[in-house]
Amino acid sequence: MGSTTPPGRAPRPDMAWIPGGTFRMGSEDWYPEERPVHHVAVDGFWIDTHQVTVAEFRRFVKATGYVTSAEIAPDAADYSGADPALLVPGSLVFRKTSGPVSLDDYRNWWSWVQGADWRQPEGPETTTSGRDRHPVVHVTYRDAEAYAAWAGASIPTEAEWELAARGGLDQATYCWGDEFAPRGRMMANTWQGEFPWQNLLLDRYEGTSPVKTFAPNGFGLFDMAGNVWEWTADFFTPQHADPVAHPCCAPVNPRVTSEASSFGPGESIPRRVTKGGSHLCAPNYCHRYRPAARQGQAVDTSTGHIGFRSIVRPESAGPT
Ligand SMILES: [Cu+2]
Repeated sequence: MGSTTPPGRAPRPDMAWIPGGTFRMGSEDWYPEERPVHHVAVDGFWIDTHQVTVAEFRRFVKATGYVTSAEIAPDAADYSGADPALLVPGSLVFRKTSGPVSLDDYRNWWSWVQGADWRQPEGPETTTSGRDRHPVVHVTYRDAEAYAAWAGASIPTEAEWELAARGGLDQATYCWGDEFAPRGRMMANTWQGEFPWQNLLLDRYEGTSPVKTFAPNGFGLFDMAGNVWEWTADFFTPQHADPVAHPCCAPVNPRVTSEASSFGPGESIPRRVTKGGSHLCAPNYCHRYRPAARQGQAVDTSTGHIGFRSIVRPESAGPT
């Protein structure tokens, strides 16, 4: 380990040093996939203090000519039996419903919209105007990785991400403590009210918000809960690995590199872990604006509420 002090200056502006150490990952108190709580050791690293913004992503695309997954028609060979009408460039867009709907079927509020992508977040004719400082959305894992590679960075592992999100607090429910809204103060861009039809806007934002709108956590990181979900490099597992008998033997820089455990029921696309929850997470549906929360996301899927941030590991550190 030995990485409590930063090895020099940050590689880029807007990056914070996360001291390495052993911490308790996961939670016993919420959803089954967050269990069991187990000790994990992680080396120190630099992390973006905010989610990658539309303006930053635009700079990347201008410099490289990169084309995101949402802008490319899916290959019929990869999706046998798929409706040809869906094999067009597009992405999933959230649409608020006019009243309560069954929460069992996400198609009640997610629509596949042809032409929706990072530049046209709600579909053709929509733009990112006024959203330069908002997190970029409609990016797949491949897109996040391509951006990170261009920036000389990496996508964090789930353990790295969760250590950073906890902000130095041990097993706190939220990135800032155990109370959702201390003294009535909103700490993150989530959904207040009855999802997916009634948004009370106590946090002032219906959709994404500019990065750095809400208070940072103990490591100076913004939006580690809410605003948009963030991709991590690990493949999804339905549970964490079992804890070891003693913290001294905790796994060091763990990562999940096998996709075998990651498939959803009846699904053929591997899933990676996304973290942090989004502006669409509401207590009546999805209480995942917490550092321990995790969700498997198909690697080929982009939506209007998933983005990412990147990290830089000092030389000779990081997962092996
Ligand atoms: Cu959620």
